[in-house]
Amino acid sequence: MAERTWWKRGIVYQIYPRSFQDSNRDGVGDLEGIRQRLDHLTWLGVDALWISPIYPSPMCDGGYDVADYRDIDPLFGSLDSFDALIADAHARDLKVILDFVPNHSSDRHAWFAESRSSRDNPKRDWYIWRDPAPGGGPPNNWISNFGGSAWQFDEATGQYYYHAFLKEQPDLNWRNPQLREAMFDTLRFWLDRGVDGFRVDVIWHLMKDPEMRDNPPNPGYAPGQPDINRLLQIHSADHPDIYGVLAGMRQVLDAYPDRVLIGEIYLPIERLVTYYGPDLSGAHLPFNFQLIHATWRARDIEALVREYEEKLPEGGWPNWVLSNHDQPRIATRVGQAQARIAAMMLLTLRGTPTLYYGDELGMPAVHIPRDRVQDPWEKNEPGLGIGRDPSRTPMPWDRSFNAGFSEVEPWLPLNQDWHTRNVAVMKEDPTSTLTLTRRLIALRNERKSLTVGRYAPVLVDDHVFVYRREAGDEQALVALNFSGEDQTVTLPQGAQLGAVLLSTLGGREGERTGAKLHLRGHEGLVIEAH
Ligand code: TEU
Repeated sequence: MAERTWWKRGIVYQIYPRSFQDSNRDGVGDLEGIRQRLDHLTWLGVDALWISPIYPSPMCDGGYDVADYRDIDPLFGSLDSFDALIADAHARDLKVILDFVPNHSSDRHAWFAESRSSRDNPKRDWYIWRDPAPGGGPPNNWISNFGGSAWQFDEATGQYYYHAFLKEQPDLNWRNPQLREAMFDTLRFWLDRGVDGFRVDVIWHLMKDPEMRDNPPNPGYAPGQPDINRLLQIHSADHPDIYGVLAGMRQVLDAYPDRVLIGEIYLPIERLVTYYGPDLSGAHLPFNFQLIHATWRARDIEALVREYEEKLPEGGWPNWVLSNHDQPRIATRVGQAQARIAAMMLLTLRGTPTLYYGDELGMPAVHIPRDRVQDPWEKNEPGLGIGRDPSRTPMPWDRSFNAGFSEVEPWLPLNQDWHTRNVAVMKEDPTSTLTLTRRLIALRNERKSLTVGRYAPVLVDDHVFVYRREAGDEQALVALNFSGEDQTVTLPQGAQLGAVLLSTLGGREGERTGAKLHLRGHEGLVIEAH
């Protein structure tokens, strides 16, 4: 039965709430808007929605600067609209996953106001305060992810506080037991409201070197890279004490049936897999971002799938992600044709897929005029092309005013091609990426091999990657052509092939295939096998 747990079988759909649907004419998406669009998610066939932060926030970092962990920002709605969303989602058998941001709060959080008020305030130790270095200046060389020193001097008490991101995002001190308990209680607050799980923001940052030693220089740093790359982030994150914290979070969730703990982790595979925790006491799904940073070539992709599969701990369930609100859109990274290959792979590899809103349309990165930039990282380090706004633009729903997203000017511009690249138009087009994505999801949901089946690599060459998924007698073969040219591969003996179930280019469904498999340029196939 464990195989059937929803978060193993299902598909997670990420919603950036500012950009899904505006319901109150302020140009920004909201919870009521998401509720009104749940039909899209059931039509598509996904199982869970993960919503980026919706808590009260001064919005210095799109809501990843939380001023109150137990309420909803009026921009997005209220606890009532949240309850209504959960009820409607559950009525449709959709799970709801919240973004939990425990590494740092907003500097406007009441806890921080107390903490900074005096050195002996009871909440002083809830944040990370240090004296200036002996000669003056910041306590160590750590750099903020958004550029510049990670230390901010606070005149009132003559100490520095640590912030891994903006100075408006002071890091919380997870070594303090009261802080931990307060955060665990926050998890219970939402679990009691019916939330089905959490995506935990920068979970690998929570525990830092207690001695706060300097980070060493990064020999691979080249000018033009973001500031954060200047040092190797060895001491400022990924400290082994994290496993105790993960186990603590899991204990909180495990007191409720069927909840999921997802962790955001940007680390190499061998470090990433440790976040399953000893004896799987950690995250259920440490987010696997390998495909985001991959070189888009058959051999490279096959190698990283193999490495990941090999390094997974016994019983650890895999997962795959193609894009998110911090990364360039997949369609822009690999092109429209290959984005269809990517979708086929995401939805047929072994592991829980997370689909980023808009990727089902092949949404491209959207050019943001300079006067409309919102991302603080882009503002801090302009000109490097690191701004994340291009991936956060409004969902285009139809051909009506502002693509049906809002009756007023949206907070970020729409994709230029929204007249044709929108849900309503693409739904009617049997060749669209939306139609393909929906078919892939339906195929996956119908077939045990594609959801919980074993993964076995079959073949790789310079252009083509073929793998098999198998659950008992039921098998599927997936063949992906990473090149724009036709390719023919000879499959190894033993593959008993049946009919083509789906082609990314269409037109071949039902065709019988043999040991010599022909793929058109940019074509991916799912083939029935026995
Ligand atoms: O992201 C963490 C994170 O590491 C990224 O910001 C990263 O630095 C960047 O995208 C390069 O890959 C999380 C959230 O997803 C992000 O939106 C927040 O800004 C950040 O944490 C701070 O909460």
